[in-house]
Amino acid sequence: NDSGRRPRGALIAFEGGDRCGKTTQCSKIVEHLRSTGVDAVMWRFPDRSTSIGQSINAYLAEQSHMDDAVIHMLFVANRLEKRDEMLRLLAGGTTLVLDRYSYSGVAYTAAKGVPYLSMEYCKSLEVLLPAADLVVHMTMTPESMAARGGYGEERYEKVEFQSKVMAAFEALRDERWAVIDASGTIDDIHEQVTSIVEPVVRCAHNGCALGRLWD
Ligand code: FDM
Repeated sequence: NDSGRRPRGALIAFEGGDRCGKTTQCSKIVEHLRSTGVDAVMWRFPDRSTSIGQSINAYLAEQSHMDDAVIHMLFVANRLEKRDEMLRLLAGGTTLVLDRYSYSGVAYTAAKGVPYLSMEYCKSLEVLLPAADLVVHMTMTPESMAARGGYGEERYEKVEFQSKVMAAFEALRDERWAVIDASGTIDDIHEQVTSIVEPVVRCAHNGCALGRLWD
C-alpha cells in the first residue's frame, strides 16, 4: 500500500444449506482473525433487525404468505439497505464475514423452479452489490442436515427442497468458491476454513480489487 490508503478488508461469504454449521464457523473464524490482529466482524443475511428483515422473518416462520417474486425482492432489498455500510467498513479496513449473502438469495429462489424467477433473472438483481472475495460453500447431504437439531422449524427446511438448493449452489460456483465438507468436526472444519480465509484477507490488505456481482 504505497498509495497511502488504508488497506481494505475482505468480503467473505459462508453459504450452504440450512443447519450445516455456517453460523458456528463464521463466529469461529471472526474470533480467530481478531486474535491475530485482523479487524473483522460477522454479519448475517437476512438481517432480521430491520423492518424489511422483520417481514422476511415472518415469512420464514410461516406466519405470513408472500408472492415468490415479492419475498425474493425483499431479500435483495435487505442486502441493498446494508450496502453503503458494507462498502464503508470494507474501505476502512474491516473484514466482513457474512453468514449467507447474494448466493443464498439466488440459490433459494431459483430452487423454487418458478419460470419467471430464473437463475439469470435472480442474478441480475444483485449487480449493485460487491462480490465476495471468497465464498466458503459448506456441503453435506440434505438427509444429514435434517438429522441435526432444530431442523424443520422454518419454511425451507425440507429435504427435497434442500437438494434443489444444493444443485443451484453448484451451478453458481466459480474460482472464488471453496467447497468444504460440513460433516467433519467443528475443529477440523475451522482449521480448513482458516487456511482458506487467511490468504484472502492478506490479498485484500495488499490491495487486490473488490469485484462486483457477477463480473
Ligand atoms: N434465504 C436467505 C433466502 O431464501 N434468500 C436470501 O437471500 C437469503 C439471504 O432464508 F432458509 C433463506 C435461506 C434460509 C433462510 O435462514 C435464512 P438462516 O437460518 O437465518 O440462515
